[in-house]
Amino acid sequence: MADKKTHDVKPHDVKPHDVKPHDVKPMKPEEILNLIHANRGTAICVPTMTTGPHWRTIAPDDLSVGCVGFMGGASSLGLGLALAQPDRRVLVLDGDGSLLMQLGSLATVAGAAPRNLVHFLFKNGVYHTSGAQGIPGGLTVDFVAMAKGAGYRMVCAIYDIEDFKRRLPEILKAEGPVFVELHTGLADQTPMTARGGVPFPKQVSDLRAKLLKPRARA
Ligand SMILES: Cc1ncc(C[n+]2csc(CCOP(=O)(O)OP(=O)(O)O)c2C)c(N)n1
Ligand SMILES: [Mg+2]
Repeated sequence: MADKKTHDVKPHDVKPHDVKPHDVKPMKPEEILNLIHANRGTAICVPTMTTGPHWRTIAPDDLSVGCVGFMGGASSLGLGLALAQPDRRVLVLDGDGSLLMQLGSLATVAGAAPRNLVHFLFKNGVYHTSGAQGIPGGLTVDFVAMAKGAGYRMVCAIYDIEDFKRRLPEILKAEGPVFVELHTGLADQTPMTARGGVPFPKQVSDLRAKLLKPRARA
């Protein structure tokens, strides 16, 4: 007979990991990106969707590879890089609609258990890049619970930019895979309003060339 206890667990029995504080405005994605950039050291970064345009302006021509064409693929690309470069941190800057489209990637990342991977999720509740349509479940989707269930080593949700600033150094040093759900408003630019940037194949070959050079730096 199946374990009845397991089947009786209701969603409201799940303990909240980080309780949302009242009266906190969503964080500005640009401020989050500035802080990540200032603290990343020599980490490789994989921005996607609306994290891309601002990242391009603050971190041009460095160890970054942006992806838009393959929705939901940022963490898989990050995983490959993390496994190939175990002595370097890899930071994935993901979108909530994208992650929903490839939820299985959470289990893939957790199963591979890269100690050097940090997966930041920019949770804005919409597909901002394609016109701000609501994602299934809107802001109620609990990605922290899903990442924890998949087996990420450390998970948390952050609502406030001062809290993010305080916790970022510890997050960047923690043993991965780490998952951080960031509660954000909408970015000023999207890949549709700020077109351009280096084509993906060239970004990949540039990154490869930099990583193969001894002592490549961000
Ligand atoms: C398989 C697939 N379906 C639809 C699209 C169209 N599309 C491009 S970006 C995007 C929205 C991305 O939303 P999200 O990941 O939440 O990032 P945000 O734009 O909110 O930062 C969509 C639906 C696509 N690129 N690929
Ligand atoms: Mg979104």
